[in-house]
Amino acid sequence: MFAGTTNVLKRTTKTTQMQITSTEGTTSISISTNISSTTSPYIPCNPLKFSNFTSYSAKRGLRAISTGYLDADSFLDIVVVNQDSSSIGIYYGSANGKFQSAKLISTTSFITYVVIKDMNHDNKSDILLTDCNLNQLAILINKGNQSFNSARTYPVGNYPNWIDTGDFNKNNLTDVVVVNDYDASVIVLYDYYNLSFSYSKTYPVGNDVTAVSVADFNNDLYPDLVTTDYSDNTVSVLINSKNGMFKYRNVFATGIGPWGLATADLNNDNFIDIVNTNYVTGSINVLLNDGHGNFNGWDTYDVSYGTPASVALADLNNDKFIDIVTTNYDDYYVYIFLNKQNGKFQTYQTFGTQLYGYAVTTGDFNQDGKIDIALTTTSKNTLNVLLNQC
Ligand SMILES: [Ca+2]
Ligand SMILES: [Ca+2]
Ligand SMILES: [Ca+2]
Ligand SMILES: [Ca+2]
Repeated sequence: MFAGTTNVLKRTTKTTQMQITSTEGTTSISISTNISSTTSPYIPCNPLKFSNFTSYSAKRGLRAISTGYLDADSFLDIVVVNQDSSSIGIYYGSANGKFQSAKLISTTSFITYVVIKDMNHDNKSDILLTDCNLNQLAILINKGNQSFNSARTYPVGNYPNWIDTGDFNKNNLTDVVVVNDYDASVIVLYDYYNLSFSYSKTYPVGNDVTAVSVADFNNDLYPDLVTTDYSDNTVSVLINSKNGMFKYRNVFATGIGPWGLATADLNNDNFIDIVNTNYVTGSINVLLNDGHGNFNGWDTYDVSYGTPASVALADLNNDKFIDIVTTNYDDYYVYIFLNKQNGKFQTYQTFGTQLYGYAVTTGDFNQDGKIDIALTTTSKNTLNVLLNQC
């Protein structure tokens, strides 16, 4: 069958020896591959280029960050939580990626998280906050003209510290999911009328649940959710039963101390994948969706033995593949992992910021078509903005 060892192609660059056993005995052949079939794709803007950071002052205990459109102009705005100062700071965007100094809104004493989202569908984005002292969710409805109604509050579980939103039961009203860190659960507040949230349901997840992200993992058009379970070294995936409820919890292993969490399709196979930071081992995990909403196995990328708290996903070099940005609480850099255009990632590139990077978000702040980075740093309590110059 095989006539000894032959080189099939002359333009061989790689030759693999193979033993073939057949009824005629053992023979060996060589398989040759042309180098063009194994060349890596061209990655644009590699290395990436960012401006030096611009710093905006915040108040003590700077924590979470969110970006969105809060006033009527077309510039992205940013909200940060000043936990120790019982306030949030709103930085209204202006031309060239600049922000006005913070407009403060007083809050209760221990706000842990912020999300910008239009909750009442009036085309004005509202502000959602969690308070881990009073164990409540607060919603500040946007009145327009850079003013907000006083907070409406809703009870949740013990130590709420992360929020996401989605229309879980598809009644065209936005529901809210909050993690209850001390209860190892999430609570879903279902909106049936006018933000009354009169019905809510608690679902068990892992111990010291830190973050939650809403995404449709099995492509049935019903939003599902995932949590990072800090003390269990797992993520919990809850698949929507197509009525807004969650029956089963699927648990998948991660590195040690999973904290920050984000979801997006990283290998462009139309299935949403998961990225988490491992605060203890100083790494990030990429969990690729197997096409059925399962995440067995993961890739690990080192963050220089640091302590990454937060992760954001965005295409930073405009090649249609989503890249990864993380903060590092231990040094003066943000870490960016460029997608190799297959859901695998390059070794990090770093860009300077101030010490103790905490929460990170992305958006095109200067409207040049390139996604920029904003993060909170807690050594001096500043908001840092890095503009993409690739
Ligand atoms: Ca689903
Ligand atoms: Ca995918
Ligand atoms: Ca990219
Ligand atoms: Ca930009």
